[in-house]
Amino acid sequence: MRRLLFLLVVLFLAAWPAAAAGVPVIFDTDMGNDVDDALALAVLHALDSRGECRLIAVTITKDNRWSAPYADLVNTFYGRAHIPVGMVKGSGITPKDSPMIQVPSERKGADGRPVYPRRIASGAEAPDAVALLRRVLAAEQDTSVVIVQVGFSTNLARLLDSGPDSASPLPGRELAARKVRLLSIMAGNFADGKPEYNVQQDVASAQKLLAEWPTRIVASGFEIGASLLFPASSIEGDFSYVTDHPVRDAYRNYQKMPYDRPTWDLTAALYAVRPDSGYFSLSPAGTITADARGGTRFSPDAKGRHHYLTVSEAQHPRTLEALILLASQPPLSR
Ligand SMILES: [Ca+2]
Repeated sequence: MRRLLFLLVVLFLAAWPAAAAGVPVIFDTDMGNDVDDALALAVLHALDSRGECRLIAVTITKDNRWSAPYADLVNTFYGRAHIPVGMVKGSGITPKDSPMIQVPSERKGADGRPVYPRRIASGAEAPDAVALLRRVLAAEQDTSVVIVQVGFSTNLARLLDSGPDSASPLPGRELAARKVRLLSIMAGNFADGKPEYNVQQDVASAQKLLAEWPTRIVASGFEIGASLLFPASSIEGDFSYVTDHPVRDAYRNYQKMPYDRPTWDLTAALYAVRPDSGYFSLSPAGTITADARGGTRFSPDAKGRHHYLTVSEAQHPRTLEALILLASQPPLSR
């Protein structure tokens, strides 16, 4: 009995550091195309500060030079400048400049120094996203990593096709199968199946991901975020704990204030880290497919690996409150 107790204590202590550090999360984003990506990154930093997750990498699918610098300056603002940022290389998808990421990245104070310090000057400096994904996946425990994909499927489709490298002898598909616990995506539309932006912009990669990704996928469809609006009043009030806030700055530069914005990407981030908190419900198991126009279809199948989120009227207030509180939670160091 005493030996058993000793063994249990040893096992507990061995498991404790990983549990205390929270679930390892990769955030894959088209940062710059809509402001919900910036709010979703803030949510993940708050959950990291609470010890519920550990943000291990940010990878970008918007082929624009300011996307990686902006993600990097947000990470720095939250006291996590060490988080590596990887960049999609040569995809040519949504290359257009966007004030929401460019203005905060270029903003300088009266002393001529950047208001938001960062390490990466331009996306060209950031490492290739697929190489980074392989490196961070290889370093984590088996079936531990949660990936939050809130942009296009370009990086993850390329990961599936990647070959062995210095990070891992495994091909990409096997590496994902071994390391990833869950893929939480903002993609598709399960209310009316209409083409959805994240699928539309890179249909071939979305089709590949849905057909070949080896783990569970839970999709937050267009209708979920559209039913939960992030209020402009929170942006103006709850982020005032600091004079210059990179997420509020992005929000103000995305559209003319005041405006409320759907919480699409925030919902995928929240579900990824708190899947069992009752913020959402899950569809039955099934298979999601995408057509050539970017429309999505769900076919129930008890053996399917895919689900989509639903949110009831009763769940709405609590879920939105959680998103607002987490997105506006100050960094630990402030
Ligand atoms: Ca997005």
